Amino acid sequence: EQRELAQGMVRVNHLYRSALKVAVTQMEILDEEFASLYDHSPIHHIEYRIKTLESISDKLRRRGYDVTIDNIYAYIQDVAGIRVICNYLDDIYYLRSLLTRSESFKVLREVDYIQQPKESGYRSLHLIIDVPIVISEGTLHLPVEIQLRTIAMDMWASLEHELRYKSDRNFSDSDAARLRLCSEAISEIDREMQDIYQGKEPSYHE
Ligand code: 0O2
Repeated sequence: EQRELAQGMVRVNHLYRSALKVAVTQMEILDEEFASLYDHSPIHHIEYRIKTLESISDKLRRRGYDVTIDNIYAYIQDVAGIRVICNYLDDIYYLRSLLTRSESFKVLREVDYIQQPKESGYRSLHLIIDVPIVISEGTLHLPVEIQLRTIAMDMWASLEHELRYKSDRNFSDSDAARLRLCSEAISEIDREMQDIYQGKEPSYHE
């Protein structure tokens, strides 16, 4: 059974890696096109990864499913994940609008943790898109998760993850509350930086 899983994973990795390549390339094309038209790159940089078997297995078990190749295809939508770090807030929604209008990449799911941040303070726009890949048997459709966020949101997310899970000291309720405040401050900074970029007057808060 373990051998069957290992063999199946070789194919899973290959197929999702292909979907990842297609999606990353498409995002780069949109970025380059926008840059040549408007002299501004919406994307600061892109990161991507294939989820490890260990992380996939944890997620399946957490949701009450057996760890099988069929269940990976059926229930895990973030085997292939892209993180698109944008310069400004509007860049995120610009890319979102292109993706939602695209005929090639259907948006299967959208969760807007910018409008509605998570309890932790986490902010990003999550999209699951359907990516067609052409292989020898024909066209296959696979889900790819795209996390769109600003540089500031990315800074918060990576330090929060580090503090919460990686540091040796224990993570207190007070730490969590302070991080939520940092997230709010960052959100204001994102709005202000965008206003500066767009030449808008400062908006004063009460
Ligand atoms: P990795 O290594 O990035 O794959 P799930 O919570 O995973 O069972 P779902 O719907 O996929 O189900 O969750 P969600 O919250 O929509 O998206 C999960 C991913 O968002 C996480 O990936 C993180 O990358 C990011 N994320 C969500 N909440 C937080 C948070 O509070 N802090 C930080 N730093 N990141 C967050 P994974 O699965 O953790 O791992």
